[in-house]
Amino acid sequence: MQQIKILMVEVEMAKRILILGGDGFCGWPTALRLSGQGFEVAIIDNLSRRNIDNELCCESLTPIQSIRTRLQTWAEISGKEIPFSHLDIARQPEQLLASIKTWQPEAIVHFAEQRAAPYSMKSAWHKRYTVDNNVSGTNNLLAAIVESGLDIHLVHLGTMGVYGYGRVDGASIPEGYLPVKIETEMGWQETDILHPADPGSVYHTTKTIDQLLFYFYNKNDNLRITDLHQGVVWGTQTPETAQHPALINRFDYDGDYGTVLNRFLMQAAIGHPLTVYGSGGQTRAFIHIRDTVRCIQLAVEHPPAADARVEIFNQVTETWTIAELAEKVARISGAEIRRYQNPRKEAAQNKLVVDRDKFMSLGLNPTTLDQGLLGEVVEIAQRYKERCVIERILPSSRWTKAQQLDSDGQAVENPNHSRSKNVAG
Ligand code: NAD
Ligand code: USQ
Repeated sequence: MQQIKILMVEVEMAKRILILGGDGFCGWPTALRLSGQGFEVAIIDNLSRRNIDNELCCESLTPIQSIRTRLQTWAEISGKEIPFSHLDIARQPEQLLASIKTWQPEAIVHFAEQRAAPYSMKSAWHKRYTVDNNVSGTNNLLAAIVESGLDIHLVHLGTMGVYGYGRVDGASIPEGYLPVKIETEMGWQETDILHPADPGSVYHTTKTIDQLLFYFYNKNDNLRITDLHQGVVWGTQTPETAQHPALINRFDYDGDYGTVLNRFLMQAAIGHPLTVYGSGGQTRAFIHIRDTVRCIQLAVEHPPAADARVEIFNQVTETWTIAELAEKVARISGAEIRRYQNPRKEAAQNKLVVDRDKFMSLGLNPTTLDQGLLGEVVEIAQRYKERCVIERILPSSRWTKAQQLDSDGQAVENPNHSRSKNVAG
């Protein structure tokens, strides 16, 4: 009797999950985490990120294996198969629908977008590609879920950048919805609105359009949707990807795809000055890749009710200025900090306070920058530093035409020597 009960619990737990973009930096460790936790996982990816590596002449610092080798290795280690479909969700909507009908997932986790702000600003072609890929992909997915007639919980990876990093000093950014008071004929009425969007790149703009698509399909078709407004992810390995060298996660360090903290850690490992853009007063929200995968599991396990509005979580664990991050990395590594002309059009400094109670209340125990993990990432970077293409470290995308003409990516100041000098933000 006891055995049957246990078996039933296991059957109940084996939720089917479809992961779109499951070959990427966040998608791959998420697929392994969920598979390892007893979910039945399938991956869809068009491998566009690997093609972009070729375009930019810069591969992941870590030697990632082909998707086939990755999946074979995971099957050998865990005994769990993860089916894979090579499919473009922005251009193959019928095949996407067919995959959904075949796999019948209870949840879909959607990572499958072009995610680099600098890449999205590189040229008119890159702007068009990012909008076409991200907006069509999301709309194709929503339309396919409706068409399938299945009750599927969609979990999407959004970004903190939809809010614009704290427009009102002293106001904490709420989780998606802003309570407002509107003056009416009957007096002041209270309501919630989606937090006003304030994107800082074409990439971030696509995420604000995603938000509106979610709002509409939820209102019109009662789709169950969770949108995770994630901060900048750092780190490389999770317990699952660390189990075998062939499972290693990707590590981007180039001026387009490398995110700031991983770039600094890698720069420290190879003896390159830390590339602080502008004043370094920009505050951003951060999360370690281990917490990314935990948060996604929590989101999958806590779907919104059938008639609930879009659920929005702020998926961040801490906030830092870029200068503070550089100083932390310099302290553990002895690296030199240098300021470069900012290739972006962004505020030279900002305060950023973020509500993040929802994941905490679901039991997230956040990993922080001070827990030895910085050293772990430097070690990974040390191990693979021979693979680094030095010429790809400095930024090559500019936000405006004036910056393209103006800037040659050169350092403007070394703050280790003259901290007081004022540089353009
Ligand atoms: P990534 O580029 O490493 O992974 C994205 C994956 O999606 C890639 O494997 C790519 O080949 C695939 N893909 C892209 N377009 C596709 C399409 N049309 N059809 C099928 N597959 C497609 O990016 P990531 O860092 O893993 O980010 C995943 C998601 O998380 C993105 O939506 C991003 O906006 C969001 N996010 C990332 C970060 C971060 O710091 N990395 C922070 C906040 C939010
Ligand atoms: N920066 C530097 N030096 C560098 C690289 C970046 O000073 O070498 C600065 C940038 O100017 C910016 C900040 O660091 O002010 C963050 O840049 P980033 O490249 O780490 O992050 P961003 O472009 O915002 O994009 C990343 C992910 C994106 C995700 C976003 C979350 O690539 O997918 O949506 O982080 S957030 O920033 O919270 O919007």
